[in-house]
Amino acid sequence: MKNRLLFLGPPGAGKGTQASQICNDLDLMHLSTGELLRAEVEAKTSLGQEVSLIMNKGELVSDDIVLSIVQNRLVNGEREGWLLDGFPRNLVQAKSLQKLLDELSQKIQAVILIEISDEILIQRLLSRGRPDDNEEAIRKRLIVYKEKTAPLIDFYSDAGILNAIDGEGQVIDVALRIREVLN
Ligand code: B4P
Repeated sequence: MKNRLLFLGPPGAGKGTQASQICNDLDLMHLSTGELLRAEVEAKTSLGQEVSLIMNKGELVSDDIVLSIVQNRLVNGEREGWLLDGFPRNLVQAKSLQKLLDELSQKIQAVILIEISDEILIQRLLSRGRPDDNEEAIRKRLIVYKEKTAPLIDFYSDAGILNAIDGEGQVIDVALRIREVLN
């Protein structure tokens, strides 16, 4: 079973939903940059105060902040396997991750691209209702995804590790599609 994984996809594709379940089942370290940033906001740390406005506008937090969060956990992680959820979000982050993984002699074994239509993801996010799930922020997050994150599809496809799966339908059906790729 592949156990060094990266989840890619637009906001609301279900990356977090699927990642939590897989990390439980396979005992992987779940590294969600969105969750880690939200924890900082909740704890009202100075970093949290700095990023909350950016997140609520649907924009990306600075690469330096996100990279230091990820680096810390990958270097000190106790588990063999990990799942990167929502990171990298642009080519600068992807290249920095590549460099870090080379230094750690670790390799991404599979990138899972969760595909979903704009219509369905907007419905899902509006019914979730997080502070960054208002229409304006969602629209912005979609634009940011298409401009900055979608180029990673070619990046990982060229590396021969990209697997696209259909993210629509029941949570369990999407989970089964992902498991097929990991076997
Ligand atoms: P993230 O936390 O990564 O959140 P997301 O992309 O909005 O959601 P995800 O795809 O995980 O969807 P989920 O499973 O929750 O990012 C939030 C913000 O953090 C970014 O906008 C940015 O500001 C910042 N950030 C994060 N990483 C960054 C980075 N690397 N660099 C810079 N900034 C960064 O699912 C969504 C909803 O759909 C849920 O309510 C869920 O219950 C529902 N759902 C899931 N699967 C479903 C299904 N099959 N059917 C019906 N509903 C489903």
